[in-house]
Amino acid sequence: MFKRILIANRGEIALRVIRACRELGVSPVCVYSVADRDGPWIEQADEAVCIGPAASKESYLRIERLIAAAEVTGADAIHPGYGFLSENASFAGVCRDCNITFIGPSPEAMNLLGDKVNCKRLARQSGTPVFPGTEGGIEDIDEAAKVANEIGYPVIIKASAGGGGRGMRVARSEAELRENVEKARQEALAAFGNGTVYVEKYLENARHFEVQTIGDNHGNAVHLFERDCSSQRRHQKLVEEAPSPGVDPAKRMRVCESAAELIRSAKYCGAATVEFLMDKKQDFYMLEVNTRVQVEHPVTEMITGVDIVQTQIRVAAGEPLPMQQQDIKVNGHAIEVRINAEDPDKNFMPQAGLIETFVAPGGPGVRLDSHARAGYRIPPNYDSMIGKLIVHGPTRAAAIARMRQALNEFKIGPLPTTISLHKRIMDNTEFQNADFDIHWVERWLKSNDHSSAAV
Ligand code: MV4
Repeated sequence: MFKRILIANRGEIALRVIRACRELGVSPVCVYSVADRDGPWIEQADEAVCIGPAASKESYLRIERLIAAAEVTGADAIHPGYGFLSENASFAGVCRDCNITFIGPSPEAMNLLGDKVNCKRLARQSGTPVFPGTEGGIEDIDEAAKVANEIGYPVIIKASAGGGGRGMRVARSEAELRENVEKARQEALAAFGNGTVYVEKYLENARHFEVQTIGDNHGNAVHLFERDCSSQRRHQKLVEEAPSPGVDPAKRMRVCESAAELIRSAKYCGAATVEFLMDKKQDFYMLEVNTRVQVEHPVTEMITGVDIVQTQIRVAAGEPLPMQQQDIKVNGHAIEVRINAEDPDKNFMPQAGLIETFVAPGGPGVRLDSHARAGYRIPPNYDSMIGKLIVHGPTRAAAIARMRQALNEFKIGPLPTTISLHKRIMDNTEFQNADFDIHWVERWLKSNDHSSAAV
């Protein structure tokens, strides 16, 4: 096991990694920017190093400063958390060159799965279902038009190096396709330094289904079942839950096993999420693979009892996976809501400033992953998530009831947060009936706007 882990992140995920370190008897070290000098998570570390000014580009994204901080504090591993450098293959490579273990996949595995054209090719080979479309990147527009005519419109043009919704364009006719491929290529080149784009069938009213997997350095990989993350706005998830409601058990097993097989075939070590869209017939199509721990990992921890962050650290240290597939069972239902310092009534405008009131919810099956407290000043420089509230119950209905009460107990002020929005979502009949898709939150927010405008 490692002696010391440097955490190349901030906020709730830094605290989450510190907790895992303590349980493993590993010494956690934090880095922080000037804006995070008073970050409450830093108190929990054994040492902390300031790595630069507030701007991420001058602190949390500076590879040489992170490596220097690891060297001066004697850290033998780096946990990147999510965001920042967590999916940066050059960072993983520099760590390796400096004899510091990057807690995550090798740069080779990251590049293989991070490039969506490569990832789709590997998925086809390992039996993971993908959308029909061009085999690889588009070489020739006439070839792409031929493929689109075969699969039928609408189609979607995606950047191979993109992700999380960046660099996508829908085309509903051949004219739109011809017009958009060149635009998409130029955008992708400017944004990612890679102009490779591909075309696949566009699915209109899908649900978002993602399989948690984890692999070790001994050729093993397991899945920890899936999460539904359909409730999102502008590609920012609001609510996540596990298991995905109403999915046929046999279909679930098949898609989860195919995700584990994909990770195994990539010789992948670490946690990975295989994203899918699910149509009304419960057919699945892979979208992309995330090669980091995700914000919403706690819902999977709650239903499986597996500590994902601890397992990431164990496999990075060379231990074999501590469990086999048949040991992993689903227990009950878990829901997570993201508590953002944003005003849902003002177009989700971020709210920086002092938290004066912070009363945390509690009781059976309630978990709060947050770095915030009364007296904490939210800096304006980073994302606005100040915590995640996760509940676990025997059934989905029990989990919703638990979440409703936990949200009532939770008091944060004077800043507006997404707590009020989440109360309304928990009370929504469509949400309660799991009658949703990836567009329903945005549709519902829009329809609420109209009714308030009419009053
Ligand atoms: C799609 C799609 C429909 N059809 N691909 C958005 C994020 C990126 N991971 C892929 N995305 C989508 N890809 C096909 N072939 C619709 C989306 C999409 C979406 C996916 C998951 C969660 C929310 C979404 C919101 C809008 C669009």
